[in-house]
Amino acid sequence: MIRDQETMNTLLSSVSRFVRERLVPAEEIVAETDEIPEDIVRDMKEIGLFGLTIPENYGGLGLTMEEESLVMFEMGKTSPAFRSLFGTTVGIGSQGILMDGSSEQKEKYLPRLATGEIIASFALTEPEAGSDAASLRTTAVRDGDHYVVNGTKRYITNAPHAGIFTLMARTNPQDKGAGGVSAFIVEADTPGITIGKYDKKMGHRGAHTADVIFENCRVPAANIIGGVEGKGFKTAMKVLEKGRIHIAAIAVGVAERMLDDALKYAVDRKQFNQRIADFQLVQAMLADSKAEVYAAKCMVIDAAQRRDRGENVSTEASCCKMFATEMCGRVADRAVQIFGGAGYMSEYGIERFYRDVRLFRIYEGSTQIQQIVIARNMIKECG
Ligand code: COS
Repeated sequence: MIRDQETMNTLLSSVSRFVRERLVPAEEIVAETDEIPEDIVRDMKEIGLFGLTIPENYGGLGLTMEEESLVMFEMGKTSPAFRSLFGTTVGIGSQGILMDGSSEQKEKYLPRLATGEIIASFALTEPEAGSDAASLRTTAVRDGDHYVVNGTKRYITNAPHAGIFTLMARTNPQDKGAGGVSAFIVEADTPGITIGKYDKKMGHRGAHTADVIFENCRVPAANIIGGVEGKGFKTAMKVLEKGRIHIAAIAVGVAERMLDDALKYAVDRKQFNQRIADFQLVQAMLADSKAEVYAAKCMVIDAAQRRDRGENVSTEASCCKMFATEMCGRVADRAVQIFGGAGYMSEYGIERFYRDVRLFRIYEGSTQIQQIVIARNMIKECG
């Protein structure tokens, strides 16, 4: 749903200009230094990127899913590391508070998230619990008006910069599955939290992940999301479901960028006395990529519109995440192929995108998890 087309057009053109003029020229320096320059972070805050999905009454832009997807198509046209910095706040880090938090929790945290004053991270994955999220081992034991948290969270995006974590921990040790899990808002400066070193990754330089270790960390009982124990897994699933459309939209944007770069190169580059774009084998790669980007884009818009209408989009969100991220991987591969030897060299940037987009098929639910969700839903509907 687009609430006001004119306002949306203004937002999209300002994001698009920001991407073109500020982010694209900084891609190389971010990859080299593994840091996003401070002035860019400041500008991201100024144009409201941290508050895209936070409701207007808490200081954000309150974008609908369709509007958010359109913005992500634009944001995708540069290194995905930029999106990562505000993406956890806009998405999985804050959505649990928005969806299931109390009005006190919303009032306390959302306005500071919307301005980018604090960053939110989502702490679900553990050394032994990734795809099987319900098997998590971090414990939260009630002690008076606090919970005492112990455990290790792994590969947590933005952990080194987070102001708060949406933490999933087991409050009922008797229930080893989803029902024993609760979600908490944990302030990052709470005693008992240690952030590990930056993980060394294949790509996404400039976006940082790390372990978060909780040792007898006392979290106020008032910070349990939803007010009661045992709801945390469902909160996490709802958050991830929305996140799947968001990631699919980013994958579409990055695929468009890579295809655009590959097309320009194919038109520019000459071999056998003609543009390589005139060779039918190159044209096939361009055409297949165009059609697949178009298909993924249509899927994302459809799923987003359905979600905005209040429909259950569990299946559609997983279809989008699976198709768009796999498509993005294929487009990356073809783009490197069209660039040929230059595609393997770091100065052209396409090899960086090739490495960056590999993550899309893994995080926020791997392709195999999406397949499970889709098939389970189909079987359930069939009775
Ligand atoms: N919305 C609301 N509730 C949901 C839900 C959703 N999208 N998905 C599941 N639930 C509910 C179920 O209805 C069930 O509730 P009841 O017990 O009341 O019936 C509960 O959550 C447990 O669901 P389920 O039995 O399907 O849990 P499983 O342990 O079988 O796990 C998968 C299901 C595999 C789909 C889940 O663990 C998953 O998504 N894993 C991937 C996690 C992930 O994305 N990790 C990436 C790192 S985090 S960035």
